[in-house]
Amino acid sequence: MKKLLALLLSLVMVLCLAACGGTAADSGDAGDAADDTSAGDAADAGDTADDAGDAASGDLITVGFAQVGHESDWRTASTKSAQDVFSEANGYELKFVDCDNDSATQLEAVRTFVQEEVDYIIIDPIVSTGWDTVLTECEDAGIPVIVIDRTIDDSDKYVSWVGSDFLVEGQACGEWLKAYAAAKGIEELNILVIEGSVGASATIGRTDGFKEIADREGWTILDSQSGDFTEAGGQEVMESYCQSYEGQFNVVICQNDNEAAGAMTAMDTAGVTYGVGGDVILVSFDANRPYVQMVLDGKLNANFECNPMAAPTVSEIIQQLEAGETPEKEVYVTESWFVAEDDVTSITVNGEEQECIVVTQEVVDNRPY
Ligand code: GYE
Repeated sequence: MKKLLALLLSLVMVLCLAACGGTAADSGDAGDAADDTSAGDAADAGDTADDAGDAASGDLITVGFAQVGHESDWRTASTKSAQDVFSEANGYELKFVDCDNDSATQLEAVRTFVQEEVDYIIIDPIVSTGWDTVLTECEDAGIPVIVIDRTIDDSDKYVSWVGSDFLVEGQACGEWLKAYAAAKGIEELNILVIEGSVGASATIGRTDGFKEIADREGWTILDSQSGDFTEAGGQEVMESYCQSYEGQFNVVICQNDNEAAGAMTAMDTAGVTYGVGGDVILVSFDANRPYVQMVLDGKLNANFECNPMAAPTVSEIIQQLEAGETPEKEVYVTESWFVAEDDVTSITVNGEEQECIVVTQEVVDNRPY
């Protein structure tokens, strides 16, 4: 019913435009809109969502969101962003499912959304494969799917994806480490990696991106195991690393902030010092505010941001679809690299110069999440 109404509305809009001598481009260039969308515009996107709410005037757009789980601070920020944007005040009814990091639960959640005939489905895929059948079911039911954050790599039956370039995050981490070690005169790097959840595109991208630089530079990666993106997982892996590689490592790369917190606990217990002036260079990904504070405090040497605020952009995409427009297939959010010391203030990643922000209290205070 809502779809019929939306269709009629877009028809009326097209007729109005035609009568006024407008062109398709006037009705809103989807490409431009998507280009304009960056994490920096998050606030604007929020306004758009407000406007959308007014336009819907009582007839709510139903959105089903199959969220990964609640494993990390990053995830909490992502969930909150979705709940803020897809509110009734903004014209939405949100059906939210926390899939508790279980792929079977996530597939079931999507199928339930199809049965409930929601208007749109948002998926943050726990793993990057195994999606084509269920996405075909969504397509057959005529329900557009928008993928956020992690990618789906074995099907293209979705309208848009909004998220981060995990490969670039991993490469940036490697390029920063190279420049930092050179600045400090550290000649040999013996590295331990605590990976994220197995099969997640965030894990795959960060691992591959970093490894590319490590291989190029001839660094030794002593070990690389999954800490499942949790604090407990990070601690467990680091405890075993401290035993197996005692005195042999000088770099620990944690693929998210919560794992870094767990690794710190394990290293504290084992008497290993880390961060600025420590025995071990400690690096994290995500850059949630408390962990950017840890960069300022010198407990982390660097933190590579992953932006969890996809929801405002997803709302824009839904509004484009409601207006009969074709959104961009891929929208990348913008992110920054945060460092504790001023030895390295820029790096070159894939031929592109990127800033490394030396953290101050102001930087911490201005973190949006
Ligand atoms: O880095 C981690 C979370 O998929 C990018 O998942 C996301 C990752 C994020 O649990 O903290």
